[in-house]
Amino acid sequence: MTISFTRWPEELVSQYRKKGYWINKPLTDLILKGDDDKVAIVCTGRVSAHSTEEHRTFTYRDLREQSSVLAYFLAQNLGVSEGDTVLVQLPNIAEFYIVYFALMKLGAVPVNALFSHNERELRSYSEQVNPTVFIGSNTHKLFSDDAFATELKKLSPNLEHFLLVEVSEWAMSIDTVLTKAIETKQHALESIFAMQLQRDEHTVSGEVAFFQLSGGSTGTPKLIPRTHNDYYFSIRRSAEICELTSDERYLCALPCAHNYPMSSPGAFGVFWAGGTVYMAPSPEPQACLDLIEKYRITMAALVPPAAAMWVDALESSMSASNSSASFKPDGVRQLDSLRLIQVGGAKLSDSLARRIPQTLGCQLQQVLGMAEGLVNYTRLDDDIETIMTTQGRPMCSLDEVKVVDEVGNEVTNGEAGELVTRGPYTIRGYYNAPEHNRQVFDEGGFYYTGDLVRQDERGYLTVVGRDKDQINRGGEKIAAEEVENLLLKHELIMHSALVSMPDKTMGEKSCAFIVPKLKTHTLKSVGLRKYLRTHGIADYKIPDRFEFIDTLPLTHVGKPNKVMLRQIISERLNKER
Ligand code: OOB
Repeated sequence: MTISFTRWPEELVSQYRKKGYWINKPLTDLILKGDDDKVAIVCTGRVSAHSTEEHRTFTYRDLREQSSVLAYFLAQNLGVSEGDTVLVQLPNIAEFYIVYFALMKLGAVPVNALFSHNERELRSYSEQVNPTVFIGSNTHKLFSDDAFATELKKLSPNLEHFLLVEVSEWAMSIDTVLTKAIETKQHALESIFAMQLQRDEHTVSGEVAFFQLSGGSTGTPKLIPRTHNDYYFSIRRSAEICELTSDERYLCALPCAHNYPMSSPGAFGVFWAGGTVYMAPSPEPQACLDLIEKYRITMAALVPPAAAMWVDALESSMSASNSSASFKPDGVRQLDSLRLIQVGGAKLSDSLARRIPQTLGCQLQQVLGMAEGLVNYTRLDDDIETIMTTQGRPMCSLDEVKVVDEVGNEVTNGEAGELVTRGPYTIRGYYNAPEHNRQVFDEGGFYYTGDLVRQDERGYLTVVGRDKDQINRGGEKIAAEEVENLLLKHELIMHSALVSMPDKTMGEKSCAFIVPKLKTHTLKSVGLRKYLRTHGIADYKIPDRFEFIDTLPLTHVGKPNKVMLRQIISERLNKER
């Protein structure tokens, strides 16, 4: 059983294979290289509130064995088999990777929800893929009791099993499963080995390995089918560009399920190179800077607001120790192990970019990527101006990139236009979304990213804006339509429009313009936030600000004029300042 998806045309498939981009190996291959006793993962977050262990260490042997054992358990006890879909929602803990590789070994296809996702997102993923198993954590508020699990089961006809990474009355714990299964390991490993042999790597690697999540601009979050071949290529090429070796000590402080810390080059690139991934629960600066010192971290991936927090924290601690009469050199952090900080996910300002190498004493790399595929990097040997002012260039020569105007004609170098692309690791269509696919893919298979960019004569891209109905809240993407649709269900709301507003820390925050049904309304921000929460959307999607107005300004085709709304809110913010 395989998942249906829009395939690349045959002639391109053979080109990608000939060029050695697609090597017909499944993603399970990623964890084969690391030495048995080498540490693959150090997990610095707690599994549960009750756990006393703070830092847990997993060698490559552990990662290989535990994923095999879990695969065995999933197949034998829960009946998971090739082509089954599994909904996974785990925080930044090592089990995220153990589960991922267990599922890859079985040919089961995960959707990795973000830990910040809530009822609404999980319901939508479940409806779209009809999973047989849910793997989560009861440190998530939704799974502290079984109410939501029961609801999700009712909603998804195939969903029979819940597996939580902590003991609870109604669910099996992965820890327990692994302990039990490790006792019978020999048997388990042999069975898994046999299972893998039955699968033809060449065929499997051209199929869907897992679903990535799209930032989205529509009412329902879209799923992105990534194949073994295309994803593996993007990981290997990213690892090469970032010059990863088995000495790499990579800090994963962004949500581990996101495409960027997973594959650009992320944890998977580090596994491929045989290095070590250190997982932090969040990018909170004090804890992360402590980890960098303690473990002599060499590389970390950040979004701009996190980079700003790190730089601010360091600058204020430096000025405190400099101005103090009793200056203590050991009061300053030892961050000399750090060689590379990546910043991506949202636009990095020139001014912040320049403070990063100064303060952290390491190199900066800008990353402009997307879960749909295309990733651009500044290169390690680029000149300073390129690194500070561009978001890099595509990672390989077969990435086709065009910058086009409103009618689809290519603009000249240096002019702004929409970034459109196709290539060996960019999808040809979202999962099961023919209508939306017709809007964002053209007949030649080019994906219209909705990003407004300029490209220079060397191929470097600079992001100058966005032509998609999305808010980028410091790297977290919010589809305006999704929030607007929920607001419209409110009995006192006539119209709603969600737009971005400038924010010093996050780059952008969200503002909802509301037209109430009655002139004498009693709507308040607090009430609307509560209303949205009861509808179970992720917290980061709840508007930062509400503005009540009598009518929405419209464009000449009768849609809410969001350019004007963004202007209105910017002016109000300026006045308030
Ligand atoms: C990454 O992936 P997504 O899927 O969450 O978001 C993609 C979108 C891009 O289309 C663009 O609008 C924005 O995020 N974006 C940037 C950016 N990097 C991403 N906008 C401005 N400057 C940048 N450097 O965000 C992602 C995936 C892989 C690697 C890095 C980021």
